[in-house]
Amino acid sequence: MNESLIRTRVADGVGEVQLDRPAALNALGPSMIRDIHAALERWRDDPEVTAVLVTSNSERAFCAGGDVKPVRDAILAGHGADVVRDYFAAEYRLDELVATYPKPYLSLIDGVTMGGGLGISVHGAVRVVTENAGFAMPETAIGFVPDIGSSHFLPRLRGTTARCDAVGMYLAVTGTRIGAGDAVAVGLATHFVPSARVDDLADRIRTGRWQDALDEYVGPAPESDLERRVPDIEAVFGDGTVLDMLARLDDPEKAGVDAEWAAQTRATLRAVSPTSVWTTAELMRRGAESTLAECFARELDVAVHISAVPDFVEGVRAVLVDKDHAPTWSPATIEDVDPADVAALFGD
Ligand code: QUE
Repeated sequence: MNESLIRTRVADGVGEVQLDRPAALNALGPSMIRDIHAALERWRDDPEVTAVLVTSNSERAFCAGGDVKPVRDAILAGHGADVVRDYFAAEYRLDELVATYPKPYLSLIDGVTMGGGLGISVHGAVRVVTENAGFAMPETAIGFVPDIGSSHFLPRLRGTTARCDAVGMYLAVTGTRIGAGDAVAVGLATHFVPSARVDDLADRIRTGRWQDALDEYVGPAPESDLERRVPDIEAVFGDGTVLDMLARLDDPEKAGVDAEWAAQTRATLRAVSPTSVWTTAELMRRGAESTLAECFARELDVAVHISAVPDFVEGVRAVLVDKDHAPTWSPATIEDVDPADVAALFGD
């Protein structure tokens, strides 16, 4: 038996991919990545298809990310870096196809989306969110790094150029989840539609007149808590090393930021993988000066290298296998990370 975990159809010029793995919050396994890629390739040169729509068959999630549990199993079973590289390479190839897709590519995001879920949505032209949407790049919590092209789009958030955007750096190193209003405010999402109307919007898009459908259904986005926090985020994550960022969080008065937010943010940074925090900050900094293709290539090398560091097996265990959320990191603190080890993950 080989039941597909996505459903595809074409009607009135719209090719639709529906993610259909609700039991795993639509986490992207290798077969899903392969099947979505094949559908997009087919539709790219098909004159019958004028736009692509991606939807979810899960009540809770758009897509929880790349399915990293089998990647951990492969590492534990002693399969070499080849298996790991093949998995991530296929995922990033799909994301790159989305980013370069020659036809309008629309995602309807009515639930949580993390990691790989952003990879198959944020690179497309239209990202519609409802109040149920949540966005996060939570990889530092599992001893990994924000990938799927995020080292290109996070440094450029809010139109920032030339250096890594402070909000992008904050989201990358802390893994903080943001809401629909926040996603629109920083540009991860393009349109807001109330959840009660999203099924009707999907039906209208399926008639092929997607621009008219958006014009009719889009409403004002909710207020953004993140936007109110931008001055604090700029003050802490705008420049410097991760040690500088921690020092500012340790002395909020001196940094001129809200003490409660600083304490919370500090606790988060102290809880995630120290190696991941250093590696993520460096990945974002380099990404700010790189093309998307360069970012994917660098992310692939770093993903292969960092998944071989014990923090990855331990982090996936703590968050996704045993779910005790009590990982034991090695090295245990941000201060104990050797910069030479971080450089080695980049192949320097
Ligand atoms: C960080 C991650 C992932 C995560 C949680 C993190 C991730 C991922 C999942 C996930 C969630 C539910 C599932 C599943 C996987 O959670 O990449 O199979 O049912 O796929 O903190 O990077």
